[in-house]
Amino acid sequence: MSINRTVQTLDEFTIQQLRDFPHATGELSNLLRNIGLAAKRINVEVNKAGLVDILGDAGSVNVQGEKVKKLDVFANDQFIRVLQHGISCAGIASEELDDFVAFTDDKSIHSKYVCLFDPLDGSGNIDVNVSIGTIFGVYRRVTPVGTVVTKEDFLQAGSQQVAAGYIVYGSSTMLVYATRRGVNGFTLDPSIGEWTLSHPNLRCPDRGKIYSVNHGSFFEFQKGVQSYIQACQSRPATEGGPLRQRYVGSMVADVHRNLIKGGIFMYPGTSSRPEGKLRLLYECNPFAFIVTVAGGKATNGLIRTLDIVPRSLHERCPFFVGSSLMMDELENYLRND
Ligand code: P6P
Repeated sequence: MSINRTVQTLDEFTIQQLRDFPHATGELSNLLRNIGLAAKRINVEVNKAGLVDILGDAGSVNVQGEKVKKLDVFANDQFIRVLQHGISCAGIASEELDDFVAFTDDKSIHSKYVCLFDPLDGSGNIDVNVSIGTIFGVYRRVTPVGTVVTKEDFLQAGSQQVAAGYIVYGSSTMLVYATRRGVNGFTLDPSIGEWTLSHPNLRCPDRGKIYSVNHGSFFEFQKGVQSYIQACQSRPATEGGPLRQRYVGSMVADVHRNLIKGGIFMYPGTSSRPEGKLRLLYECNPFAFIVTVAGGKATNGLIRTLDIVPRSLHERCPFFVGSSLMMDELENYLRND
C-alpha cells in the first residue's frame, strides 16, 4: 500500500514556513495551530448540533452531563481556553464579549500577539443545517511586551493584521488563513483529526459570475449599489450574460465560495442602517485581509476596509469584497451615485 506523502498537515506546513524565516520565533505558527485545535473541538459540536438540541431537551444536559450551552458561547469558550493556555496570545476580543480580555499570567503578557474573532458567525443557521463559520484576525500588539494589553492593542487598522483566517463548517470543514506570504486552505481529515493542505496558495479570480447580496434590502440601498446590482442582472450575452445571485446568509460560506470561484459579496449600508450590519474588527477586516492577499479588493464603499481606523471594538461598517475587476466596476457606479 503506497503511503500518500503529498498530504501536508497544518503543523507540518507552519513548521515548513518557519524554515523560510530562520529568525521567526514560531509564536505566530503556534498561535495558528492553537486556533486549529479550538476549531477541531468546535467542529465536533457543530456537527452534532441537531443531536445536541434533541438531547438537550432532556433537562438541558448533554450526554457528557454538561449543561447544554449555546454553540456560539461554547465556541467562544474554546477559543479563549486554547489561546489563554497557549503561549502566543496576550489577549483577545470577541463578538461574544462586550470588552476585550487581557491574559495577565506571566507567560501571556510576554506574547507578541492579540487575536480578535467571531467565534461562530451565522449561528442562526445552525438549526437549519446551513454552513456557519469562525472568523479571526491576528495583530502584533502595540504596547510593550511584558505588560498587560490595553484597548489600543485591539483598535488597529486591518492593514496591521499579521494573519487572518476563517473556518467554514460545511460539507467539509476547512481552515483558510492568510499571512502576507499568501492564502492557504486546509481541509479537516476526520480519519486522522488533522488539518491537511488542500488549497495551497489560494488566489481570488479577478472576475466571477456570482454576486451576493440580500435583495430584500434592495430599495434601501444607495443608488450606486442598486445600479450595480441591476447591471449584474442585465449583463449582455456578449459579456457572458446575467450574473448569478448566490446568498447563503452566512458570510463565511458566501465569501469562501466567491474567493474560490470569483465573485463579489456586498453587505451595504441602508437608509435605516447606514453603517450596515457587519462588524469591522472581527468580520470585515479578516476577510478584507484574506481576499486582498489573494488578489481581490475590499472597501466600505468609500475607502479600503483595511485603512479604516477603528473607534470601538464592535463598530459596524458597510462591506464590499471580492474579485478585483468586479470591485472596480462597483466603485465606478458608487462614484457616479
Ligand atoms: P442578513 C450572519 O448573521 C451574518 O452576520 C453574516 O454571516 C451574513 O452574511 C449576514 O449576517 C446575513 O445578514 O441581514 O442578510 O440576514
